[in-house]
This record gives sequence, structure tokens and C-alpha cells, in this order.
Amino acid sequence: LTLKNNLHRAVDANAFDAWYQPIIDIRTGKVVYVEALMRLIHPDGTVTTPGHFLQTLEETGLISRSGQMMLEQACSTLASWRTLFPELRLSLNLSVNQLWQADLIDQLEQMLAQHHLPASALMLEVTEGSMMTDIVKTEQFLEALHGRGFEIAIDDFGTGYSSLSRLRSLPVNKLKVDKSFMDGIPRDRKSMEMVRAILQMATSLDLEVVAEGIETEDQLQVLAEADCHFGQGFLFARPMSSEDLLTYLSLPG
Ligand code: G
Ligand code: G
Ligand code: NA
Ligand code: MN
Repeated sequence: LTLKNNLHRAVDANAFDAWYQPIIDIRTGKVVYVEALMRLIHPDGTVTTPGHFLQTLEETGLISRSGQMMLEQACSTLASWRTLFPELRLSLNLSVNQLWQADLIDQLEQMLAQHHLPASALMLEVTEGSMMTDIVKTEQFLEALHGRGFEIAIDDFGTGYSSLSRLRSLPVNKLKVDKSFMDGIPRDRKSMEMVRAILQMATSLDLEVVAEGIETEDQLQVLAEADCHFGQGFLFARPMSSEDLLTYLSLPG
């Protein structure tokens, strides 16, 4: 079976699963967001990550239906978690093909209404690289979403060659600093300076920063000292199923 056939089957069988990874407020240590991450569940129970199939979902146009499935699953799960953790928010990845869908806002608002969620419970992540595909178009769609109260995050920030002036014109709330910057912390002086510079720039533009890919206590300490707002990475938790995430949230401390 080719990957393409496999993905068609998966869409028909609703075989996509949302896994979740916590995003932590570095000052308080509390989970503020969970990022939904798409997983493909095979008939034999094995699980595949998006690196293996996201590009094919895009090329086949299947990203639209699989994205809708992720949205439904993640909103329904978030609503159930919020009965116990009312402040918890969801961060959802969108490809530009989803962002540019004329009915995206309607889909999002229908989900909010169905699950009695405010728009502020949802953060939408779009990668820096994909935003630049058509910056004017991207800006229009982001303006509309931002105007409806959704938070906007630039994902994989620092890898997409966006200029500061372009960034300043976009309605964005958060920068997710790509995990490639974490790899050099604390040993590599250039990586350290880059992360500090991004934090300074973000602060002056009223943006909050999420540091991705935190794996060590040393990295966390550097980020805390630089007043980084949020952190995400294996040091806190790996992506996990909704059941495991509920257990994680329920742990004391
Ligand atoms: O799950 P993993 O940690 O391997 O994710 C790899 C990348 O796949 C993420 O950085 C994210 O950008 C992308 N991704 C994960 N889930 C989704 C999704 O539901 N929709 C889109 N468009 N991209 C996703
Ligand atoms: O930015 P993006 O949405 O691609 O980020 C999510 C991806 O990063 C997922 O594939 C997730 O498994 C991975 N990831 C999250 N935290 C860490 C980490 O601390 N180390 C590594 N190596 N990967 C991570
Ligand atoms: Na992401
Ligand atoms: Mn990222």
C-alpha cells in the first residue's frame, strides 16, 4: 500500500489521533496550553508522526479533512479537560492551506459554539516559513482570525527568514522559538546571544515567547534568567495521548 492510499484510508476511517504536549509558564511552572499534535494510527496499533506524512497530506489535499478531524477532536477534548482545569488552552497547528480556506473561521466558530469555548481558549500556530509563501494573503487571514479573538503564534520562529518589518505588520501574539536554538544552550555563545536577542525583540514588540525543545535543566535556567515566558519540551513532557495528558495534569505540583 502506498502512503497516499494509506492516508486516504486513514481519512475515511478517522484514523488520525490528536496527541498533546504541555506548554509551561516558566515563572509559575503551570501548564497553560497544550499543543495538539497529529498522529496516524495504523491498523496494527503502531503510531506515526507528521514528519512521515504531513507533506503527502498537503500534496493530496487531504490536509483539509484531516485538519478538520484534529480540530473536532482537540476542541472536544479541551472542553472536557476544562471542566477540571478551566483556564487550560489549546494550541493547534495550521498549514497555510488550512489558513487560506475560506470556511476556516466558520469551522472554528462552530467548534467553539458546540463546546462552549471562548476564542481565547484557542491559539493557532502557523510556521514562519509557510507564512512567507504569500505574506499579503497570510496577513489578511491572520487579521480576520485575530479580530475574532484567536491567539496567533509563529511556529518554528528563526528558521523562516522573515524580516522584522514584516513581522511587525502581522497580528501575532507569540513567537515559538525553534528548537534548533536550544541545542546550543548553554555551551554555544552565539545560540545564547540569539535567544536573548529574540527575547529582547519580542518584548519590545509586545510579543510573548515560547521556547521549544527544552530538554535540560541548564537550558531552562538560561531561559528563566532571560525572562522567557513559556517553555515546551521533553524536560517537562513528551507528546502523549489524551488519557496520559489528563493523568499528567492531575499530578500534584
Ligand atoms: O508531532 P511532531 O512533534 O512530530 O510534529 C512535527 C510537526 O508536525 C510539528 O512541528 C507541527 O508543525 C506539525 N504538525 C503536527 N500536528 C499538526 C496538525 O494537526 N496540523 C498541521 N498542519 N501540522 C501539524
Ligand atoms: O514546532 P513543532 O510544532 O514542529 O514542534 C513539535 C515537534 O517537536 C513534535 O514533533 C515534538 O515531538 C517535538 N518536540 C517537542 N519537544 C521536544 C524536545 O524537547 N526535543 C525534541 N528533540 N523534540 C521535541
Ligand atoms: Na507547532
Ligand atoms: Mn515549532
